[in-house]
Amino acid sequence: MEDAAPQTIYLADYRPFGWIVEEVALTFRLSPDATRVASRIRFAPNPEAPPQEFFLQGEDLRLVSAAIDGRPVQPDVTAKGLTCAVPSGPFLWEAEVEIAPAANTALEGLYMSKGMYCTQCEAEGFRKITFYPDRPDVMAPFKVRIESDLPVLLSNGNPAGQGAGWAEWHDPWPKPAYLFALVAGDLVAHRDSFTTRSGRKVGLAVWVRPGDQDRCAYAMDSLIRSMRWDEEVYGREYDLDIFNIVAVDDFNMGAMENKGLNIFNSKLVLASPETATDDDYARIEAVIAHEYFHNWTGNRITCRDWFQLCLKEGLTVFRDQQFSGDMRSHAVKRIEDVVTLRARQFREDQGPLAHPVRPDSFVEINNFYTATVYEKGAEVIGMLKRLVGDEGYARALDLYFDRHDGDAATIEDWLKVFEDATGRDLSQFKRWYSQAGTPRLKVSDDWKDGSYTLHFRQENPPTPGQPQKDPRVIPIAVGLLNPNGDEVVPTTVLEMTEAEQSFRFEGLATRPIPSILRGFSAPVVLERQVPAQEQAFLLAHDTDPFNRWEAGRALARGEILAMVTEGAAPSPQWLEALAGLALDESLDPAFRALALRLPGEDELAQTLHDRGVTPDPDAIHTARRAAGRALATRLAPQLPGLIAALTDRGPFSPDAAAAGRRALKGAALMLLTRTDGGAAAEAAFAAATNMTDRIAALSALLDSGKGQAELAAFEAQWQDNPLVMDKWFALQIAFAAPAEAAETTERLTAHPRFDWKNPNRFRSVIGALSGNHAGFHRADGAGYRVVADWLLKLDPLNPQTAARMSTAFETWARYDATRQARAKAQLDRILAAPGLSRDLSEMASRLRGAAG
Ligand code: B3K
Ligand code: ZN
Repeated sequence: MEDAAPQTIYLADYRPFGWIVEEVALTFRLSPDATRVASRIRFAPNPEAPPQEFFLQGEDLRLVSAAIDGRPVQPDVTAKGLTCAVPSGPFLWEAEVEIAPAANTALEGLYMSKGMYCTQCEAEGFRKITFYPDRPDVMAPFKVRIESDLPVLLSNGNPAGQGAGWAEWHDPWPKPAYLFALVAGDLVAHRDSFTTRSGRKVGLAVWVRPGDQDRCAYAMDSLIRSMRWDEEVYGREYDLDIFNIVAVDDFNMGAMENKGLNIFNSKLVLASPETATDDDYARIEAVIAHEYFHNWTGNRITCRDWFQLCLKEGLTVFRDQQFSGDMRSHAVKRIEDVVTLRARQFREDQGPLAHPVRPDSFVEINNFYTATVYEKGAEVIGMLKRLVGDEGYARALDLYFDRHDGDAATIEDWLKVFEDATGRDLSQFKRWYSQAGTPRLKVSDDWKDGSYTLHFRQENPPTPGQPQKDPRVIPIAVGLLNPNGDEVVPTTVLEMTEAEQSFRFEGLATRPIPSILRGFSAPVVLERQVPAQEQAFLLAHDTDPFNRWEAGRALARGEILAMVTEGAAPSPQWLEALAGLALDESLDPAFRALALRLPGEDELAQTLHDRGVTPDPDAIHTARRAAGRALATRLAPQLPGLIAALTDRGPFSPDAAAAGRRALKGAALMLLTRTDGGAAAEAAFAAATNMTDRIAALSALLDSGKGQAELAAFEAQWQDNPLVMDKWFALQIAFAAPAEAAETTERLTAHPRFDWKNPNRFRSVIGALSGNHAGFHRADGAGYRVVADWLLKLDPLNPQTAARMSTAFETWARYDATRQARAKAQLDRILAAPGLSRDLSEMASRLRGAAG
């Protein structure tokens, strides 16, 4: 367990490590309870560092021996690491430690998953493997020898020899310890190869447990497309002879970009039409690309310290979003990304956990792998690109790779390449990295003598620790439409730099209809009172697909909120506009499916809160369902025809066009099930030949309070496939009535297939309850209690996942006094638990801070 008073680390305290690591050689003798790790590390004094004590991080290690230049030494060992007197010049450090991977339930450092050894070192897991300067600015080439009877022994870099019971690996590229990886197990490979544009033939392998090898083809295909794309779009080639991906079942997050040896959560590798949905396929493609792209943005150029995390994560998310857009549809991808940004990052920015894209302090860095660092970090890069243009961006990136290859860099370095490549001053823009919170952009307009003016005012609300803020640079993409729907001013980027600013458009014949923040050109909340008629006009005519969708979303939000606050009925005009869109065959089915999706209950609650109304989760739930039923009734006559037209008869293909048709078909089936008694969905479930259609049918039935027989059939068919069973667990809780969600969760936690120590299982059950808005925020506090019970149970074993899941509580200050008191009581209960981890205690106290 952790120290009583965990320490806060500050960006301002950064200082370089006193030594350079010239080379690392590690030998692992693997054994579940007593693995021996021998290290030989060449240190030389770092001329750029201030004098300091020689300190190596190390946690949960049993030091067996240590020597300097061959002479035994007795370092001073604490729970955090060791100090030792060292020579003033270069020296060779040798140490041997013992660790117990089988007892490692935190899944950080070296651990075991289903008989296989694997590692997770980012951010600070390497210190659980051996004593080392475990910080990203210490980069070194590694040589690794693994001794074990297991048949497959892998580490970073290129293979350097193997024999019975051993293998050696050399990684020539200097890397920080967080990119170290080791895997040993009984694994089989799905192989392929890729020849880089300069002619290097790279052997590719996706390693899985025997029996899973038939579900690797899509991951491999995604990898090859990523490698080609990074050459074509960023000019970046791969730099080793081989690239390995390993799938593991017990993993705290999605995947990890270890040099030459990516380790993945198996749910982001394994896919077949029978077991994976279209969303799974899209996610696999995106994450395979993300981890591969890290080879340049993260590995070749890494972060000086963990405060710079967005340097690699924001950029790599931005790159994977570009890639998915190129592979699929830019419009659909942008809409999906903004939906996620609002649901996760805006929510974070508006609550007690708000922090800057580059935080300036932390207690536990694992708590800062957040939507703000990742998704807002990517938005900030999107804004930079919009401001400097595509060519400026390309020049800046070339300079970044030229100037910083091999460096551990900072956000200052990153912005400097943009300044040098484009001649722009980015000092004001830098506020996006230091100021937390989502700016609010208020808009008004006027029309006089043929001149049209847009007035903007930005407000930057206070966030924890940041009461005052300065105006930011906001790129606002605007287009103007004529009342007949023609675009009279094509997309123009207005650059707002002041707190209040106006932009005038001359020479227009009639007062235009503005389309503002096209493509969601900045991560802000646009506050403009737009009459429903104008939204409907934009929904029908906007030439910018994002704003077209946005207009529909705003209309839907307005309709449902009027139902909540005024008891209104859904307006026929809205239903007509949505029905028109759903049936418009000139539009991409994926776009139509997105347009049919009503805003979520959490988004509606946030909107009410923003308007100063305390959200009632039950009323929101009821109104949203009534809106869905009204839409179903309006479309009922057309739905069977629409579904039939969208049904593909050929073999399954995971491509975007086919997935888009299935998405619209699934949305249509959900609506139809609300009016046909379930007949169509029951037939669709029975006839489904792929998981997307099967899940769509089951969801439609559960949404209408049916589907018990189908649930049983699904369980009987898939009980031995944990990844598919995760869907089975999650769906029942997601669709449970609010009054039953907590009980359903508790019942499912007693199910024999609920292995709560596995992060995927835990998320599929406890995470699903947090996602059932009205169920989690139930007035009697049962939702809060069940989630808190499980966080407390998981924390001693796996603090990282427990802390991550505690974000369920981040919105509680929005609700009424009774709910607040109940949520607060659970947070207090968590904080009072003896031996609480540093991870969960930091999260719970930040969350608690909101409530007063
Ligand atoms: N870099 C890893 C995330 C590590 C999380 C550590 N708690 C995966 C990624 O972002 O690509
Ligand atoms: Zn990443």
